[in-house]
Amino acid sequence: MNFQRSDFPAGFVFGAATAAYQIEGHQFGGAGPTHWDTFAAGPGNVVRAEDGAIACDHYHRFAEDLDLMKEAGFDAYRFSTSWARVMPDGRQMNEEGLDFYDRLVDAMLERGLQPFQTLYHWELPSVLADKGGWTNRDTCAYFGDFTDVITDRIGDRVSSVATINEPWCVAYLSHFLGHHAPGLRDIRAAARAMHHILLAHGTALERLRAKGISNCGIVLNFDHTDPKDDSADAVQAAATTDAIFNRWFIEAITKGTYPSEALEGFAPHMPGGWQDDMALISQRLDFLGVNYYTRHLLSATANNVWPHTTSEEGPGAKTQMGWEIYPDGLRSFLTRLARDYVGDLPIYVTENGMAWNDHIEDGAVTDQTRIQFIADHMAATTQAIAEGANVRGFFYWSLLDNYEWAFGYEKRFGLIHVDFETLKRTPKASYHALKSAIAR
Ligand code: IFM
Repeated sequence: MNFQRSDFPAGFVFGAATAAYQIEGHQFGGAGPTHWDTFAAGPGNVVRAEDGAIACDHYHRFAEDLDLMKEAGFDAYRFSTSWARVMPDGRQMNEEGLDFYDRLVDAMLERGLQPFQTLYHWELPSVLADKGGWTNRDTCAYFGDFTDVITDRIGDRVSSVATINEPWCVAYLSHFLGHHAPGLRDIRAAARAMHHILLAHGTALERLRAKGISNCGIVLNFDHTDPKDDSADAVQAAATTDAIFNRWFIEAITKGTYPSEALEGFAPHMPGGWQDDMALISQRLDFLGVNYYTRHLLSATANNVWPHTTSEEGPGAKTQMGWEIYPDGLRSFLTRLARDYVGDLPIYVTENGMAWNDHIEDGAVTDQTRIQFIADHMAATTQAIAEGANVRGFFYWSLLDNYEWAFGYEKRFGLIHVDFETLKRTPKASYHALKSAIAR
């Protein structure tokens, strides 16, 4: 890889990221059923109806996985704590689950890895999903209680806490586009989820601060949107998509408002009195987490369903997901976020990575495309730093090949190959290249 640690400011954090449901194995340790188990069991929702029951069996193999993190020379490990493992019905504590995260955090510290925790990475307990999930305001207060419980157990040892991972996916992708659990295509449910997930963030932030936890933030995902052509309609379509995807969450958090282009569709469906929640939602952050993968080209559509847009991939090379590789989008978001929203606040790239159809040949995985992908996105990050963004770290997604939600186990994002029959781990060429780069 054509970059090295010394290209970055002193103290820059290099890490890799995972999420509980995608790697742990939810059939172990008394974890409760989640809305992803239900979604996966429905017809046509997930490739081969695969779920996270075993996943990478990280629950039993975490020591081996953290050894590989340490061996690579990473500074930090971004992980999530499953609500359904800690509170199987969303309300009652499961000691076994709390013990697991206790051991996991200690194992990170023993290896010199800073624990970067995410509280919610999508495994909503089924009992709460049955009560309306994120369309129900009560879920936000329950999430606050989960925050208290897990923080009382591991909050003394984590380096950073993010409340929610990718609220756009939790709300819009899952309740309006129907691609993720609970699989709804319902604008009223989506509007409520778009607001309640932020209310859950604000509630959790308040609970964390009450316990004296520092370094609290949120992880938002951003998708670069360009108009497909110069027409006024395409420009308008890109602006509307940008408002829904890229501006809704950050504007609520930093300015206490929602963009008018997005409210145009959602306003009639918002929960009553939502304006009164904006002060809680817009509490100060200690950091912003940025997840970035790709860009899309937007045009207007004659379709009479709001937001009247069509989205397609750009012309560049694609990953196994079919996503265009577009590193400049990362540079552009990091500088835009610093300029328009967060100023000097520390920003972490909390996820960036690519899926590829990796195979083991002669005991090795030669993933040259991923090596180039990482180098290009690292270069985009250094450029953004040069342009003034206060970027403090970069986490590759993901440490391991894992459960890629609606795509099951088919899409491989890992630096480490996982054989899902034997669960054997094989570090890929990208793992070795990244190890050398951050050692330099
Ligand atoms: O696997 C996901 C992760 O859970 C959230 N961010 C995007 C990744 C790749 O799709």
